Amino acid sequence: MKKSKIYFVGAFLLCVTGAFAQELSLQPAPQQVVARENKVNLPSTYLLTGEKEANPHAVKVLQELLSDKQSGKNGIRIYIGEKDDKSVRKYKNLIPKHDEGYYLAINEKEIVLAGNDERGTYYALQTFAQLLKDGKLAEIEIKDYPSIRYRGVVEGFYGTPWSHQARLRQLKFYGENKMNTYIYGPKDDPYHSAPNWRLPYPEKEAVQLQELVKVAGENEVDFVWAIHPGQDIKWNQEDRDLLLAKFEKMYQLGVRSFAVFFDDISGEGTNPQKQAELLNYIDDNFVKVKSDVTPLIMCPTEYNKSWSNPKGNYLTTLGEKLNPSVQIMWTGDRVVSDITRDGINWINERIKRPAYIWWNFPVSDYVRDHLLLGQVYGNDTTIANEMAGFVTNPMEHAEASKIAIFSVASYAWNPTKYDTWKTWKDAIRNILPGAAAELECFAMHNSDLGPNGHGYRREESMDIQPTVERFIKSYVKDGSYEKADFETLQNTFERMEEASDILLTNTENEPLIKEMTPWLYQFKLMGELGEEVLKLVVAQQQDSQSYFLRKYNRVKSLQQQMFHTDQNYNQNPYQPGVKVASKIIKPLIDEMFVTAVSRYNQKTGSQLDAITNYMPHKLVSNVEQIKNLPLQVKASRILISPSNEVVKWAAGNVVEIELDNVYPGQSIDINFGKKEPCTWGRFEISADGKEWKAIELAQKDARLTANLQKTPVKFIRFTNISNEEQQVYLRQFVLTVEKK
Ligand code: LOG
Repeated sequence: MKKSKIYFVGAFLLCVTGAFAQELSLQPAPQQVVARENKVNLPSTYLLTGEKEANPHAVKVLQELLSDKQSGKNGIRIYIGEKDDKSVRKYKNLIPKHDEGYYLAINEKEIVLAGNDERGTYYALQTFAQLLKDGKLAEIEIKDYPSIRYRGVVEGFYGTPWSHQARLRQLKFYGENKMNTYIYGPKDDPYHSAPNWRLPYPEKEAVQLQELVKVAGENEVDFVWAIHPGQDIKWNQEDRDLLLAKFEKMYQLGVRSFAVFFDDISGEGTNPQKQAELLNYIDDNFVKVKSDVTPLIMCPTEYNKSWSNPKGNYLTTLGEKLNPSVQIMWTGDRVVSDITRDGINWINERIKRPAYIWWNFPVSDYVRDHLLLGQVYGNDTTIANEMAGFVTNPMEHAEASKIAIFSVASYAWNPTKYDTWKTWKDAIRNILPGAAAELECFAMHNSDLGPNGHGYRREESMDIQPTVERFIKSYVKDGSYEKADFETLQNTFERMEEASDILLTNTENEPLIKEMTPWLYQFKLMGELGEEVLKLVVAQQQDSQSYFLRKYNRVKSLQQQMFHTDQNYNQNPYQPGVKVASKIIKPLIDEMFVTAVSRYNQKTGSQLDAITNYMPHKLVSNVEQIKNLPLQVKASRILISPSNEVVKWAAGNVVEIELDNVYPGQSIDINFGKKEPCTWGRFEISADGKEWKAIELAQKDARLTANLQKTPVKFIRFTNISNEEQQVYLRQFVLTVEKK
């Protein structure tokens, strides 16, 4: 008998030594691994059995893996196939009886790659590929299957849709990481949403979609095409037919999985009864008629708890009326939130089926000046049975999103064995093996979103948080600090600069570097700024005036360069600019700078300014979807960061901006996304907050504007003066003043 050990992956973290290090790198973690201490040297010949019947996509992966070996009678036996194939029949009882499950065994005599179904075999091959990476194999037996049935990505963000090339790379990545779903629903594809959802794709796009469907199939990914018709749909036979005709067109392009999204709409389209009727109609007349179309997916209008009307019956109507096979998506307690047991129980009760989770991370369409490269955490790891699926909504930066996507793949396959930090590190190594340490440094300090309307925040700069806290506390108090802490900060800043340079010239994954470039420029400057501010701290303490002034001028110059990057790169109209390390490092540097300069001023009687950058103006509102939105200042323009969702503006509610001073007003430019005459609102300005002057706005389509003709303004406000709630969007809200 050979000595054998059973590892349930969570436990083997404790007892891993060299020989078993390779199991550790398996991602996602398999459900059950039995590894023996023996090594198997893969001979140069093999004898393959079952390749004629087995899933051809799996066979192809195997042939690629064995391309440097010969087929021959005396070689190691390799058995490949699905549970009823002759080749693997004798292992049938060892294959987990789960969808997409597989059994994989490696010993000196043979290799078994046996799926419970075709996808199972394909996943056995993906695991085998990971085991082979080191060239040496351990004797091993794996029984594996996914805990969550549908796992993948919903391209469902606002902003520039992913390019065709980016999507092709994504599909391959999903296959390798055992994700089986890609839902196509970019908000800014006009043929997905209103008004062009009724029209077929132009030739070029149609050909590309056809290729995506094909490549998805090769990677064992369901390509789900979603339609977003709710903003202008009429509940009549004509629109019904048009929708089915569009689905039929997509079917002809190869699509076999479909979704209908009703998120972020207002008006007639939100009626749950009508939505359910339409969906059942599609289900009965299309999905069920075609034998090869997978269950329909829908995204409701009330897609999170905070937006569900407690007195209404929207969700329960869907729960009761929708055919039981229709999947219902859900983002959690809020638009952007992590999934909890209570939260999922709450929704499942109402919709009478397990929710299909649409997780709004790392999507950054409401914080477009940030990159979200941090760890994936926060979702309950014991509720796999309560969900039908788990898909992540990513950033418009496809490659950079892979850090989170890889992690979600691992979580959704086997949540109870999911290890946040290990997976994050593995993800980075997978995406950029040649500069993993540098990408880790960059990602470590680019995880948080900054203040935002959804109130969703992430940990950042976890590695130095205790140091930063200790350093700042003692430095601000009396100028003292521990040498070791000072050195840690110095090393961090130095690493930031190195990492930026090394990543900027990396050629291993050019699309990734291109996406990150503006942030890499900014990150390098931030590292330099940190180093210089530390020198400023020292100079101030050494009473070395000329050195202090030199460093002060350099700091000012770096701040200016960072401002320049922020004003010139990533100039989208929503959250333009480039923010890095904004949660821990930027405030640390600012505080050191302000403290050092004010101490210098005090000692020398100088009046050097210690301005970093701050927001002088205030937003005050009782409109739920607006009150937490950040303000932005761009030269003489003050704007409310636009939001994507429907704003529910109750009667009497107000949005007000208070400026730091009185300025000559230039203009106001508002867009609520509605073409109907805006008779419900009143716009007013004031110089003192007491006397208000109503200003008439001119309307052209959805744009409301007025020339303020240099009227002194410190306050502006917009009030819903009608008797009822207004449902609008906040596409734009910009006040322009004359700066003194
Ligand atoms: C949209 C989505 C957007 C996300 C984050 C859903 C179901 N819909 O507020 O397209 O990317 O939030 O901004 C949404 O989440 N609206």
